[in-house]
Order: sequence, then structure tokens, then C-alpha cells
Amino acid sequence: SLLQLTLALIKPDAVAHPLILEAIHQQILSSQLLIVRTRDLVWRREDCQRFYQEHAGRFFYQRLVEFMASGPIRAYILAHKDAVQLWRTLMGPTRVFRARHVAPDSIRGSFGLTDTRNTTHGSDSVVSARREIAAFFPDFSERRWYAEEEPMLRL
Ligand code: DAT
Ligand code: MG
Repeated sequence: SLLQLTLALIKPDAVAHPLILEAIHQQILSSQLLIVRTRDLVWRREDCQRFYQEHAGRFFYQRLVEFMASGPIRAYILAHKDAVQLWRTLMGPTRVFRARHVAPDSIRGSFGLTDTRNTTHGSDSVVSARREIAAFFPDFSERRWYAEEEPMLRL
């Protein structure tokens, strides 16, 4: 079956600490996820606002936008037959208290600081993954990747 793609982000709180950044990167490498593309950047506030549009109006929206634009982040396109769910499982629950109790060995359970500064992002569906990948990797053609690269990775 076809490999699925997801967007993963390492957020400013985790990128700011080289050992945590490295630990998360190693968790990706030692998982079954394949790194398709990666990129380091600082996000413009307007791009954050657009990316998190679904949360506009929530009490944490402003805080979230400020935080995500506050320093360098790392973006990955990851592939696996169940990439969306696998990466979300590795991350653990959104909120830090729950992450520490329900999934203490997950990335958020291990390194999350608060409900906002929770180390990582992962797309929540194949549909949002497509939109989110396009936002971070405008030159990436999913169609070409499925035609030219995916068949090789699946061998
Ligand atoms: P996820 O990142 O697990 O997909 P989400 O889409 O519900 O979670 O929210 C996006 C981000 O917004 C989340 O990673 C951190 C922030 N956030 C969510 N709920 C929050 C809350 N109750 N308090 C503070 N920040 C929150
Ligand atoms: Mg989400």
C-alpha cells in the first residue's frame, strides 16, 4: 500500500535546546518514519496565524502564534504507511499534564513544558497534512513524489 505523508514540526522551545532537538531527531530516525524533506526556518507571524486559523478565537491562539514565531523551528515531511497516526503517537497528547501521565515516554511527555510549549506539531489527518506540507514546502510536489520517489522507498 502507498506510503502516507505527514508534516512534523519541532517548535521553538525544543529547537532552543540542542540536546532536546537532537533527542527528537533521533526518535524520528529510530522510528519507522522516513524523512522525505527537512528545513530549518523562523516563521513569520502572519504565516503562523494562517497555519493555526482553525484555532482563531480560542483563548490560547494569540499565545500560540507569538510562541511559534518566537524563534527557529524545524519542519519535516515524514513518510510511513500510517505516518499521520504514527507521528502523533510518538508526540503524545497535546496537553503536558496528560502527556506526562498517560504517555511519559512520548516526546511531549518527556520534554513538554506547558500546554503551549509542547515541543512538536503533527498533522491531524491526511487532508491537513496536504495543506500543511504545502505551507512549509511550496516547491514540493506530492504528485511528483508519488510518481518518482515513493515507489523506490516502498521496495
Ligand atoms: P495538537 O498540536 O496536538 O494538534 P491542537 O491542534 O488542539 O493540538 O492545538 C494546537 C496547539 O495549540 C497545541 O499544540 C498547543 C496549543 N494549545 C492547544 N490547546 C491548548 C490549551 N488548552 N492551552 C494552551 N495551548 C494550547
Ligand atoms: Mg492540531
